[in-house]
Formats: sequence, C-alpha cells, structure tokens
Amino acid sequence: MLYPAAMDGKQHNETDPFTHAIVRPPGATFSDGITSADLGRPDLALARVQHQGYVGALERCGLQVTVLDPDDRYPDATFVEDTAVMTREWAVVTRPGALPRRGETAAVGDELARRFPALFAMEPPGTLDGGDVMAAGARYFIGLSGRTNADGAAQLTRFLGDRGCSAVTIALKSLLHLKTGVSWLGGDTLLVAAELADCEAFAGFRKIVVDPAEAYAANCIRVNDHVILPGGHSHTKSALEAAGYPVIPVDVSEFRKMDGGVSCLSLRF
Ligand code: CIR
Repeated sequence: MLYPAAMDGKQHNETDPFTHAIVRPPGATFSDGITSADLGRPDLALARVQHQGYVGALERCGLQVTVLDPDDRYPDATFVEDTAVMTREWAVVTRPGALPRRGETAAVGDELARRFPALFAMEPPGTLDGGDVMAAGARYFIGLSGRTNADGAAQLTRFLGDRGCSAVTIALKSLLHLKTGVSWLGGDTLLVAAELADCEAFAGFRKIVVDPAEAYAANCIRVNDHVILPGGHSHTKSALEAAGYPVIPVDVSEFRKMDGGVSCLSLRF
C-alpha cells in the first residue's frame, strides 16, 4: 500500500449522479498499443477527434471532465479506466496486468491523490485492470482474465468488504475484460453479451442481451440520464431506447482497433 489506508464505512450510493470524469487523449504512439482486434492501424488524427466527441458526450451527461496529458511512453494510456477503480468516496490505483501498461498508473495516481486523502494502491503479486471490475451499486463483479489475477481480485475484494460492498469473481474465457461483455445500466438491469447472459453471478438481474452481431456494444456506460454507446449498433440502440434509456452514440472506431470500448476511455465518479 503506497498511501494511507482509507475510509470508514461509506459506500457508493447507486442513486448518486456522476459529476466528474478523468480522461487521457491518445498520444503519438497510440497505434503501438496492445491489440488483438485485427482491424488495421488506427488513424491518430481521427482518434483524437473521436476522443473529443467522447468528452463532449460526458459533458452532455453533466460531467466535469479532467483531461490528463498524453504520455507517449504508454501507447495504451488513453484507456484510463484500467488504472483505477473508484467511486466518489474512494479510489484504488490498480496494478495493470499487461507489463507495458504498468507505468500508466503514476499520472493517474497523482491526479487521484489530489482528490482523495486516502488512496489505496494494489500490491504485487496482484494484478487487476479496471476493465475487469463492474459495480452495480454496492455489488461488485470482478473478472478473472488474462489481466486480472486471483491475488488482485482478492485485494480488491478485501478493500470493498471493508467498505460494506460485496464482490464476486467471474472466470472469463475469451473476453479481454469483464466489461467487454457486460455493462450495468442501473438498478437491476444489465446489458450483456450472449456469452455472459447465463452467468450464474448475474442471476436475479434483468438482462438486455446484445445481438451477437453487435457484441462490441455490450461495453457501454450509463452516465446519469443517458447511456453512451458505440455508434453503429442500431439493434442495441433500439433495445436500450425501448427499455427507456436515452442513448448517446459516439464513434470510437479507432479505439476499437486497439481493443478499447467506451468504458475504457474514462474514470467516472
Ligand atoms: C489493452 O490491451 O490493454 C488496450 N489496448 C485496450 C484496453 C481496453 N480497456 C478496457 O477494456 N477496459
């Protein structure tokens, strides 16, 4: 633990609106990041424009957005979600599972330390990417993935338990991160990819199952009154709207080429 241990029984109230987000635009080395997508190299200029559009969507949802400087040493640093798990009450700086990404946490940790007097940092041998952590109010789901190991999940589970939150782990087979395949929409509703639809951990949730042809859209973010969804997924957009969620589509094609989705691009609190 690098920082003084935290907090005193408070937990995120699921009705609290988000007021802030932290983002980090793609840097000059963006296309050198890790990817398995096989969609070609991203166009950096377009990625920057799309990132601005994404920030605009967060602002439209009422958030004040803090923009960190890009750091060309870390091509994946724009996927800032993986570097922390946080609510408005507390923050945990993660230890990302991919070695080339580990240094990304320094700038995020500095920013969070300004906001949170007590900031927890994960310790070796634990690894955890924020993309593997889905909160549904005080219930947390942690994906065990190629990035998040059992020790990382256990550290976070203990931290959450001390704050009155529950956590269960879900072993992932093929997804990069848990939230690649599932998004909490608030209350008891999930947007879920077919491969996680029957996951026992999600029994009891109402599920909107994503058409397999639109599996990428399973990663979306509910931000206050809206759902920010990757553009071009009309079936999912219609399903969300029919369920009563106003949708803001954002074009993130260049981030998809680097295995990123809409949740990865911000920390929201
Ligand atoms: C990586 O492989 O780490 C990045 N290229 C993509 C990270 C996406 N993050 C996320 O889904 N939370």
